[in-house]
Amino acid sequence: MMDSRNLFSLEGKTALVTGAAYGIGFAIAEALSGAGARIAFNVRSREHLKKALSDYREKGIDARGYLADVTDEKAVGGLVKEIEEDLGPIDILVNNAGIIKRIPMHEMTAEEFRQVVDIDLTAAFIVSKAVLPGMMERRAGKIINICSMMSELGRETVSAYAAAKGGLKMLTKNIASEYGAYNIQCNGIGPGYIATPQTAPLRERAADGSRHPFDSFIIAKTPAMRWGNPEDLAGSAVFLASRASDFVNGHILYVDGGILAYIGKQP
Ligand code: NAP
Ligand code: GCO
Repeated sequence: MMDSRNLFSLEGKTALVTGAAYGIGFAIAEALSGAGARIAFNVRSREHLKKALSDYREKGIDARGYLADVTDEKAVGGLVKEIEEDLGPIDILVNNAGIIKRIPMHEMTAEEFRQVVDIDLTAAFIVSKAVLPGMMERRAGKIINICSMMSELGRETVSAYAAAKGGLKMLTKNIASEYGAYNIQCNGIGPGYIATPQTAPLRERAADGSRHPFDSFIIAKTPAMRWGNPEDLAGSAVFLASRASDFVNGHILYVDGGILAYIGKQP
């Protein structure tokens, strides 16, 4: 009889989670560590690095933190080299680092648009390209791109973000197509609306304590009738990082409480 429990083990594996100082990246790193993986993460700021290392230590996780901007190809090359010297080959890459700018498109500058696409899409190309040669040589690897509801849907003020996340969905499918023969699986996780610093402005309470209109909107749009928490993504991340998903490739796993399936509660 197959012992299915080991299918999800990441013992002996090294994972790089980009932008994992806090939020979704931190929760995914914690989940991968809980399945046995060695954790490396990168951020842009020394201050966030220091705080994150302390937060990981508090959780009993011996994570290695590095300063590197994911849009800087030279810095990313150095990051991968340093991680592989410190922890060994990178078996699992989670392209998590990302930003959003909520600006009406007709008011957004091309520079602002480019900044979002640079981090949310081009960086996934840059970091994936940096780890692929090693994965190809070892004929094994897992790349997980953090997509979004906006990989499928649009909404006011997020044109750059939706364009980037839509592109990230297709980059995921293309990496899956181009490198599947090397036993490299590339999949996406599409979180719904998750309570992190990135969405804090959408959940801010009014002076009278009433909910932000967008907060109420998301509650009505989600069958689970709640915002997601970063920990809600843990199981999907371990699944897509483990042997359990060796024949899953080019798939975007939406972890959204049912938003994409639901027309929304009648007001
Ligand atoms: P967050 O709280 O804003 O955290 C973003 C992380 O990315 C931070 O650690 C940030 O580090 C890092 N980062 C940003 N730009 C970077 C760069 N150029 N180089 C290196 N690190 C960089 O965001 P989050 O909500 O956790 O989201 C994480 C990912 O999930 C993003 O890709 C986001 O688009 C996606 N997502 C979020 C939601 C949601 O509802 N929250 C839903 C779907 C998808 P710094 O401290 O250096 O800025
Ligand atoms: C927004 C939100 C979303 C979430 C997420 C949803 O302004 O609509 O920030 O974009 O971050 O991407 O999946």
